[in-house]
Amino acid sequence: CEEYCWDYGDCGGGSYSDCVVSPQQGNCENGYILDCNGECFNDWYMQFPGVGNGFCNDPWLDYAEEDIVLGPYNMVDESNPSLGNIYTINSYGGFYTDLSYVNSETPEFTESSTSLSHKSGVSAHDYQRKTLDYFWNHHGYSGIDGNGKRTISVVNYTNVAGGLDQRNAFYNAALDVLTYGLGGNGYRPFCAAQDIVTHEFTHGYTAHTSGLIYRNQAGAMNESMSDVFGYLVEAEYQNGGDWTQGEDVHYTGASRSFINPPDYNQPDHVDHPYFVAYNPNPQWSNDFGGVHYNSGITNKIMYLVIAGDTHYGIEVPPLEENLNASRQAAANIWFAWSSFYLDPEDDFEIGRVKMLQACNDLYPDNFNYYQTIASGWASTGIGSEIVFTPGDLNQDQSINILDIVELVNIILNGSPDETQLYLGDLNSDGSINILDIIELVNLILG
Ligand SMILES: [Ca+2]
Ligand SMILES: [Ca+2]
Ligand SMILES: [Ca+2]
Ligand SMILES: [Ca+2]
Ligand SMILES: [Zn+2]
Repeated sequence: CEEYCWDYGDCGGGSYSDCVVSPQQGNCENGYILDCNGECFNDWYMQFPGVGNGFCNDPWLDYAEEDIVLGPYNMVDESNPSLGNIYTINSYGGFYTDLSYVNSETPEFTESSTSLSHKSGVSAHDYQRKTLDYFWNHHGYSGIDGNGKRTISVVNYTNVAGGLDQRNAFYNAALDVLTYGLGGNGYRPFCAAQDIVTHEFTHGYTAHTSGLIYRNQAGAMNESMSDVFGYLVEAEYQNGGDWTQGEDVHYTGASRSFINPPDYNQPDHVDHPYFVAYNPNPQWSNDFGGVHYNSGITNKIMYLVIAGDTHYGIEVPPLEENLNASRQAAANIWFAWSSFYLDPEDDFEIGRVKMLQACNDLYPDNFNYYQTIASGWASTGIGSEIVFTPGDLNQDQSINILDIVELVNIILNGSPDETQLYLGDLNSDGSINILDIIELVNLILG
């Protein structure tokens, strides 16, 4: 790790001011370089300000733990070290300058002076605590990195030259730090919403799991992942939640809608006028290829599979009739999809295939789930619906001689799986054999 100016935290978390940028490709494929853990890392992150995985790029934010000022009582949560401690830090009056722990003269954080950030600190802290608890209780995922790493939340940064607009929030992957602006001009402080706090944390979760890069459709799925878990955690702790993102910090309206993405200039179909085409030169000025626009596609899919609806003429039945059960099934599928299937440069087409795979692996006997997921994607113009018809062994939507070949192969191979049994046990006697071939021939002959 000493070869790197800053490491991601996985290597002990140090910084080395005198080192020189020297990323190596090693055995990684083109476009990837070795990080401080010896893993292949997409070189896109070298271009993104402040984002790196142990490389010598500028960490962008001037943040040094030893400079953070202490008070009599600091907002530090060590109640569950296995999920990582939570450190909540005040940035009022600047952008990563004069940092102090949110602190108090007494064990209570009830001062109303904005400069002390008690209210914002309590919000950021409480929503972060709940986010960590949700990820652990429902998915067995601990801390921001899956290994119980600490969370740092910086609240109430304000506008300064060279900083970010204070009406925003962001995740910094170089430092694994969540940061929230003070708001103003129609906005409350950006930490004042469960769905926003979880959104930023989920960018960390994504960076540590799939590593979806922040550009074009991969970036749109990254953005959507954050909105989806924002919805799920808000639903967990706020009585089922709602179908908008960021509404609590807007005096009116919200940032995005799951039910109707076009309400906030997002497409709900790949042919919708708001859909952003692939951009070979993704950068800040074009929203990295429309990551905050095209996220409406997968946000809409999440809504459809949980709540069910007909979208552009395609019926998407909910995963479960009971909303809570439906939400939990979707949460399991999305978590598995992101944690174990998606890769950094995947696009929507690949994302669809991988979500179907995740669904099939998690729920191998559940044709309804599989069809719902396929229909959800199809309704936004990605892939087609999948219909399981007994006799259509090769699932090409017609029944003919090719299906007899497939059935013979299944008989020769023995041990058919659940799907093959459903499609091939035509006389419903619980096994596949010569009798089913006779049934299939009759089916073809009509
Ligand atoms: Ca809400
Ligand atoms: Ca919400
Ligand atoms: Ca067929
Ligand atoms: Ca049979
Ligand atoms: Zn985001």
